[in-house]
Amino acid sequence: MNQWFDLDALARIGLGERQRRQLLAGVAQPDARPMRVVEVQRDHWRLHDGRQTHRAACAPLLAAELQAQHEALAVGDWVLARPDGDAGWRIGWRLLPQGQITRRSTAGRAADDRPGWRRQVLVSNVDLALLVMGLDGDYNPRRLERYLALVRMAGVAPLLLLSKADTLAPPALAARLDAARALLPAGVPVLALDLRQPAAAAALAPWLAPGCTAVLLGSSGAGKSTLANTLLAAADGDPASPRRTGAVRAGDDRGRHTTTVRTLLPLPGGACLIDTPGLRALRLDLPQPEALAEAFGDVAALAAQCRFRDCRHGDEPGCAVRAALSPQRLAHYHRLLGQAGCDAAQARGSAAARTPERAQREARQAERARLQQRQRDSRQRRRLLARGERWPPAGGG
Ligand SMILES: Nc1nc2c(ncn2[C@@H]2O[C@H](COP(=O)(O)OP(=O)(O)O)[C@@H](O)[C@H]2O)c(=O)[nH]1
Ligand SMILES: [Mg+2]
Repeated sequence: MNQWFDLDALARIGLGERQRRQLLAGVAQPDARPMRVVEVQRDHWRLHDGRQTHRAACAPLLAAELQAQHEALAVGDWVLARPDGDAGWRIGWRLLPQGQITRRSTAGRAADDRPGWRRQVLVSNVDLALLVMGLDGDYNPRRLERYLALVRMAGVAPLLLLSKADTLAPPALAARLDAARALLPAGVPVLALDLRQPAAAAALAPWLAPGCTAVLLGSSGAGKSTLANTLLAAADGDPASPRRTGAVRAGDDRGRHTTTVRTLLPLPGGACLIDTPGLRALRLDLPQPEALAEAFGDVAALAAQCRFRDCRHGDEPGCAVRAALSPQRLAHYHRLLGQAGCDAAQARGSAAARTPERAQREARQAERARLQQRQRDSRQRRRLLARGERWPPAGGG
């Protein structure tokens, strides 16, 4: 048995059967320890081993590999890390992610920094997305459509959470719920809750089973961190360190930013929750236009009834889509389709731009990085053994 493995402890931070099999099959190095990325900072990562967190850096070889694939380490990723002296731990390998939510962005740690092509990995290995929208003026159907497309393209199940239900009278609340249900694809649950109350945790319990990883998505001020607090407090009744939430400014219903980074929180009930800062401008990453059909299932279904097979749902006569959809939803669909066309063209262009010379240069850089890493490892090992300490060292920061 590998002394670095504690599968039960890893299960508490969301290790699923698939990752378990990958780990048991693929880990050759005895000193490489499986951990989960729980926080991404500008210059380092925080990893959880099921018992405690550690500060870590990324090995240059892995960084180069990920960059070449337009990928990046994200909160929720499963990695293998080794002790790296005073620096903490060094991430050398990442397990293939599933349920990875990505967007296009000009901010944050982008997986690819070519102009106009910034794919940003938001979170990895997520099962459920809690789309939080405030009933205090934050609710916006077009934004909801983008969020739905975002998570359904990642193969992640959405749940719409209308927060601040306490701010509306029952008839107005019922009307909002009906409007939201009309927009949601079949099978997507919707709940309207006061996220500050313990009842919110009870209402969500059926979706937050042990082993599930859920991500909170929504604008700043929608109530994401409030819900995180409620869920943390619900099971043990005594949240050790309540997370801060920001008061909403009167007038514009917008919150102060108190969640600045994405953080994975193991919940006492056994699920994991990823709190995120609000996504200011959510631009989808649409390298495959077909992916959009997932989020606009009604368009795909109605298109079969259009008079023309190749109907673009513009001004063609006998268009069933135009007849059924609201002009706003149809316009939004066309806008996203246009973006998808651009993204797909760019994805093709960037694949072509990866010439053999460039690939060779990248491979040489990666090899150099690997050698440097090996030299650093062996210096560290000599230092520790000379001091009579054991290798690999126990624990971490
Ligand atoms: N009345 C009411 N206030 C809420 C609710 N959820 C969140 N808030 C308040 O909204 C503000 C912003 O919440 P916060 O959790 O920081 O939003 P975040 O930016 O999405 O993390 C705080 O003052 C919360 O107390 C709710 O369900 N009802
Ligand atoms: Mg927050």
